[in-house]
Amino acid sequence: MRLSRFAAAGLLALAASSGMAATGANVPTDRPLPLAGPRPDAATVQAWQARKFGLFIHFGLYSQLGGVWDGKRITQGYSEQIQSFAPVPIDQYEALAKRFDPEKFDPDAIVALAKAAGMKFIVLTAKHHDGFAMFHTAQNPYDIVDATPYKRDVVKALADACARARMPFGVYYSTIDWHWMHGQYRPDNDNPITPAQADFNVAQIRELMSHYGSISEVWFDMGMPTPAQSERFARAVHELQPQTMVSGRVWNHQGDFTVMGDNREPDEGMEKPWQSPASMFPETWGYRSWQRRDDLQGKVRENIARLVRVVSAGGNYILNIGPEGDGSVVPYEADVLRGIGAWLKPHGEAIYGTHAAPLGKLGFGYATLGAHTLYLFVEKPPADGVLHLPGVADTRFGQGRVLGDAQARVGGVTVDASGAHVEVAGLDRAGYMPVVAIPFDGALHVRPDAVAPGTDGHLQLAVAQAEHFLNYNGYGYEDPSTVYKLRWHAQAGAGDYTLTVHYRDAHAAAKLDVWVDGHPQALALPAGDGTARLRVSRDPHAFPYAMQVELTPVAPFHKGDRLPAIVEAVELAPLAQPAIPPHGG
Ligand code: H79
Repeated sequence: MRLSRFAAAGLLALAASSGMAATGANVPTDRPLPLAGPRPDAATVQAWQARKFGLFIHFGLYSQLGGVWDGKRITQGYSEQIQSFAPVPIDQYEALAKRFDPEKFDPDAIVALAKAAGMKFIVLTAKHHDGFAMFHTAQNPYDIVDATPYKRDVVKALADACARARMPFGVYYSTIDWHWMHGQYRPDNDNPITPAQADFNVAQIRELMSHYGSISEVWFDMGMPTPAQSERFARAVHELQPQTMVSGRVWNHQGDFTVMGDNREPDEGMEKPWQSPASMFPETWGYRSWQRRDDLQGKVRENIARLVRVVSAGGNYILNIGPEGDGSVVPYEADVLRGIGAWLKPHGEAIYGTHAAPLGKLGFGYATLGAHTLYLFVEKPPADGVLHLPGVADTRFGQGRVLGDAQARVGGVTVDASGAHVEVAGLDRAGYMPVVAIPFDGALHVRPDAVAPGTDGHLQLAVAQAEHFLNYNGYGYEDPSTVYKLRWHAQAGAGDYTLTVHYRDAHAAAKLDVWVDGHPQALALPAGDGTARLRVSRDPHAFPYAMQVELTPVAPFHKGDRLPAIVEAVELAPLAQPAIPPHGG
């Protein structure tokens, strides 16, 4: 079992300040340096993170086919990729533009639906892999204004509707293009981007950043650009709108936020802004006419649970709809959104603007942290009527309440050596995913789940017990995540220790920073497999409950840098305390 995901909340500031960069930059150095160049500032990133829940819209020429080609249901691949999976001959796919007339696309109604769902931002597919622009591009005539009877720019229409409603608006942009690249299909969409293609993309990105008002995020997707191309795509955005958040799927660690795989959630703590993209059904994002859509209530609950899991881990959840070819929203999908919105109405204060709570896995569900309020999402009401919060210590709680349920009784919160315990009654009749809100004074203190010493007094910190911090969004969709930081907590008393790192596969001149209670020391790792050691000191002022041990690349390090060896374990051996000289000796 992994250890609790976070250090005590009340101590985070302390821990960070002891790791400040010597340059005076106000950035802790046990995490990657911010990306260079014009980039969204801290306030923009925070506002983006606070939104928590948004609407993704997959809409394009493919929406007309609804997952059917030549009278056959295309079961392979997502329906927005039917051109590649059917496959549809290129001239016949192009001809779809001639009858694309989405008269029922109603931007104001879509914005109103997003609001009813409790969504705080909208992202529309401006160009998917098929290369068809849903905006008026000057780069070629393959766009909704020049090639269809509809002749109107839907990106513009939705951008304007969002601006009227003060709804942040972003665009999805695929860096691959089956039209322009003459149908070079690769089922994994890991196409290299040719220099001419990169120029074309940059020209279209400049159009999107110039004519559609303020763009909250550009959701780059797929392809396998070179690091220089990823950097160039991100720069094309920021040169025109420095506050636009670029998705991690611009690849090569050039994004302003990390994107999980399609319908995926992280299983570890995350330090960077991140988002989980989700579709109503895992099989498709674009409209699929033959999709079985049943159990509406189950789908609403599934999405509330996904939203809560993502937000409780500190992320943003973006949920997709796939309108039909005529622009209408699928009624089932609208109902799901409204169902989530009905739940969010009384529970929104537990979602928007909150942070991950510094707690480990909870038996009853999930938690978020608001300003001096802890929110507990009760997925499984406990049989004994008590919500257990392992590790919570030295915190003064006030009177709790159940959001949206004035009748429910929240009893006292007791705090003992094992944690805090909240008595609640009547949660089983409180509807789906009730939320208990408990105010507290000052900071929430949490005793981390810490490794105990063996009988010899040594501490063995196995890699399986560490919290892993991962780099995502490397060279492409299939690039495995890598580890940039390992963190443990250890039941280590005051004094000095010999710390030994056991590792494999260190590259030549490999070096680590070993952080003990927020104090870094560099440690060279001889190449290959081996051990390396140094002397460390416990600092109970910085970390009163347990020693915190972290391994990172040598600071300052960059986004995407990884640990320079496979770490297997860390061992801490207490050093004998120097004998106290006799008084006056
Ligand atoms: O726009 C949506 C997808 O079309 C796009 N990203 C989301 C937001 C996307 N394009 N490619 N990929 C995602 C990755 C490819 C994933 C695959 Fe598969 C999943 C390859 C194999 C399994 C989909 C299903 C394609 C083939 C089967």
